[in-house]
Amino acid sequence: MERPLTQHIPASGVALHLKEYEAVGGYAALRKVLQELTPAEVTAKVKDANLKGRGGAGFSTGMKWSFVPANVTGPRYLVANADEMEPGTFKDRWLLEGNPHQLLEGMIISAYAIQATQAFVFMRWAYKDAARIMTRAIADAYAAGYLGKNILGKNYSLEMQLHTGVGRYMCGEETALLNSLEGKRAVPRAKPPFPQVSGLFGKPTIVNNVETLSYIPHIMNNGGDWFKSLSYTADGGTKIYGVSGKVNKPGAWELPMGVTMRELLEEHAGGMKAGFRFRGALPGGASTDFLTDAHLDVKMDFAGVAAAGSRLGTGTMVVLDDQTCPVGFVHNLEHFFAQESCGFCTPCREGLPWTEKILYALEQGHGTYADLEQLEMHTKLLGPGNTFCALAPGAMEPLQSALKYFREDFEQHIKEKKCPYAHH
Ligand code: L3W
Repeated sequence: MERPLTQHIPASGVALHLKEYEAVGGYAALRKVLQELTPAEVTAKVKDANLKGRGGAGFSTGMKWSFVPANVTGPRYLVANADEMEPGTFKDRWLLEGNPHQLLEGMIISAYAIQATQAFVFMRWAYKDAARIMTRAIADAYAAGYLGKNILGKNYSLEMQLHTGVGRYMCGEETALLNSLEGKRAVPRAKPPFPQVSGLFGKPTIVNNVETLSYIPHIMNNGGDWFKSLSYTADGGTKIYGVSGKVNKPGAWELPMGVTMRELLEEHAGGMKAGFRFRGALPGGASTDFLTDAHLDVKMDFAGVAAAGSRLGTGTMVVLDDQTCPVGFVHNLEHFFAQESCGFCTPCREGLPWTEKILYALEQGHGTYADLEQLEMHTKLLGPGNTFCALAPGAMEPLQSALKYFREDFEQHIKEKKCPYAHH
């Protein structure tokens, strides 16, 4: 099985430095692109590969790049979104710490495609090792002539900067990220205009996830058909999937796009730990709807998970077992989302702490049936179309699906006036 993204990452968790990266073919794609391809040809290749964004939304990468207007003068920007903070998600960290030059090469090629003059890696504050590794990688890439003026002697120049955030989930939303980069408060902007047209400092800007950008050198080397052939389904390529929870081998693996939940759980994560039964899972980080054991044969690509009533999201599955209280589980998530709301729009700022409070009361055995109606109402009030960005609607996904699939657990807390799970 081909694992283009991760096959050269040392198992020990040591980063692949420049010489080692070059020894396994690193920067050959950049050389080829600058010698042989026009920016439009690079974008066409990425479209051809059917690469879809790996940050959670799955938007077509080639299409996104093609929205950058051709006739605008002045700077353009490329940003790698390395603000990985979705609960249960730890895939970009693997790439950042293990193979920083793969990301840089992908970024330089992508920047060339949109003719950007400046690129940024916007990195989560807590990723201290990744920041140290990336700082060295950027310096090494400059020294080797892969960054800076006239890259590899060609008529293309690019500056690269690492920017570490201050630890807010909100900065993962692309327009809040851009505000943060500009030194402003990290609140989202209205879309449209999309950043491709008016982004950083009002200039055309592409924001792509770390995993997305890391595929670019491989697509340039091997072509779109090769990339598509790696997938089990129509969505191209491989994907870094992950599993956390009470499984034998929690972790992350690069696998063909479209692997089933069952294969992920049983083959890669080694099945449930002895004494625990699978009750459900959030397929792609905390802001996705639960799927249950009835969905184990769902193919984990964008269309497959959507058809089952959830979203692929980041592809890193969080497992709920039979000994963990679903009410407590969801309360914990809503605590996170309430804390991370930027406070800009009222439904999110007011609704998330209220949701959290109701869930806490329920979990403690102080809840009523009217509280369940309140929660149902909040899933609508904070849902799509009523808020400024995807944070609150995302936060409502695990809640609405928990109310659907684990309703008897909620009711049991009300009837028994206590949490029925043993540890309370
Ligand atoms: C031009 C249009 N461009 C969309 C572009 C847009 C952006 C990308 C995705 O949230 C999801 C969210 C979280 N013309 C366009 C267009 N674009 N329509 O496509 O945009 P969008 O609006 O679909 O999503 P988003 O607001 O970027 C991303 C979910 O991801 N999520 C969160 C993950 C968090 C992490 C992390 O911490 N690292 O990954 C997980 O599921 O809920 O739904 O570039 O400009 N008409």
